[in-house]
Amino acid sequence: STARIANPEFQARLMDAEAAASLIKPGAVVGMSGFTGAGYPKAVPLALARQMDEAREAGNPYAIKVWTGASTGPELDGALARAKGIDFRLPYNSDPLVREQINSGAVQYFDMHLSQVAPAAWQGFLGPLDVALVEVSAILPDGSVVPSSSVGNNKTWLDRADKIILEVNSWQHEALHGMHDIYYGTALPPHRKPIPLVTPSDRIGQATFRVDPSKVVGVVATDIPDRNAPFKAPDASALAIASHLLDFFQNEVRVGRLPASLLPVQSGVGNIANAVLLGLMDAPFEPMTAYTEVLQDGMLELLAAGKLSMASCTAFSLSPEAAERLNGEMALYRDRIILRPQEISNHPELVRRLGCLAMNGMIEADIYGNVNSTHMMGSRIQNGIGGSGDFARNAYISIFMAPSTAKGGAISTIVPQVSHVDHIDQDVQVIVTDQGLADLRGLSPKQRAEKVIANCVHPTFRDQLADYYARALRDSYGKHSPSLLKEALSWHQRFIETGSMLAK
Ligand code: 0RQ
Repeated sequence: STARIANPEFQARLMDAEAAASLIKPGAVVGMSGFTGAGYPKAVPLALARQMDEAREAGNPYAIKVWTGASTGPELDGALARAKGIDFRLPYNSDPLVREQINSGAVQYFDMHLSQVAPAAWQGFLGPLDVALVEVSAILPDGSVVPSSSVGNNKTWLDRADKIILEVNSWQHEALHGMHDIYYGTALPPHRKPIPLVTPSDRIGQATFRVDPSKVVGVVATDIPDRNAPFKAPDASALAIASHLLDFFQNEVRVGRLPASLLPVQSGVGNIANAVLLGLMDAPFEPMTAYTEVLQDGMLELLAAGKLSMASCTAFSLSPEAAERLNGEMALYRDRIILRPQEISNHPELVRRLGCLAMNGMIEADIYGNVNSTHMMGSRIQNGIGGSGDFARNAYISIFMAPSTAKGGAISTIVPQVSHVDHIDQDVQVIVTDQGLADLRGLSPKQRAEKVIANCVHPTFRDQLADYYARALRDSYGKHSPSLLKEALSWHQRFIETGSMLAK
């Protein structure tokens, strides 16, 4: 339907998805909307993938460079990857086929802190942006543009790109209008000013995007739903992690290091993070607030129950059922959710000032508390650092969590040395596995190692790790962070060679 396109100048650019896709030339740099399976363009990427397939079959293959907010959905990353149509991707991906193409070496991937993407684009470090392809939920009579179910980097793409293509998606709820807070006060140094946000519920910007109509080359009407992956029901391991973490928060409140309603929570992506949020349903902290990147199912439940008074984020990351629920009960949530550009939702200075409690998933941690969030066996990317670095370094308390084993018990997620470092030990204060929690604040490396080995390691690997550490203490070159360099990564090499980290 075209009822959402209420401005004549934009109406005049109405075209079908095929026509809009043909405006994207081989090799183009395209800034697309999309942040977790929310608010990404769908009709034009699908049409573009078809055109790429035809071109390839005719012997003229071509690809484009894709910038987004974060991960997207199968109609964008999946479809373009199937058409072998992406040769460069930033700043975050979780699509399985794109992941495979990155790990096989076919796609170049620039995995960035999500708060830094828009500033880097403005600084010019990323080069020119040819096209902005952005899903929106409406174009108002005065030509202002209502964002969709994610904001991401759209403000920046719309301002920076030479040409703009808009997908106006009538599946998105009309009541999204008014939920966004688009802050235009960002500038480059030396002209930067303090961002006037003091509590997560502050509104400091405007509800719509400014779009220069003279740059708009195409407007496409669509009603394709967002496609988010469903969450798994929390398993025993996730429940154990949630319970250790809730005990920790309760104790922090008891000893006076946290207020009774906690501090603004940030919760990362993945099933464990969602399980922790569900655990907060039965916890005594209220009313909580959230200053976070994505709003998952668990947060929606906390909002519905009144445990969470409001949530600030840049995107929804809801299962199909939760998305239905949100759309069905929008009036209930409308005033309690604010969607912001990701450079604001993840802003390091704001995270530090608000004192966020950062809870993020990890691939592995080492005995000293260095964390790997991104790489399997040091070289295969899983997703990307996402917002975890924006939050971890600046949080009031920075927490990382994972089941103590992966791949059916063949891998210990607590290792002598991480095979890739995303978060250095100084940025990691608490590590939680199903086995227990290690509070590493104020501890030296050796004190940290003892606590991590005692509290977090799965029993199958505990002796093996304790033995490594004892020999490192005895034989290491230095005794500050004892390490046996030849052996520190041998667990990973053993997994690659034998399929298990367990020594025979
Ligand atoms: O792979 O499905 O092929 O078996 O990694 O593992 O257990 O499903 O984990 O969904 O909680 O995600 C770190 C990836 C965890 C996520 C990560 C394998 C495991 C499985 C996934 P299979 P799970 P989760 C900011 C937050 C970075 C971005 C971020 C992530 C797959 O949390 O992407 O934090 N984080 N953004 O088998 C080898 C190990 C492994 C392993 C797990 N040690 N070695 N493989 N796997 N551990 C958002 C904000 O709001 C700011």
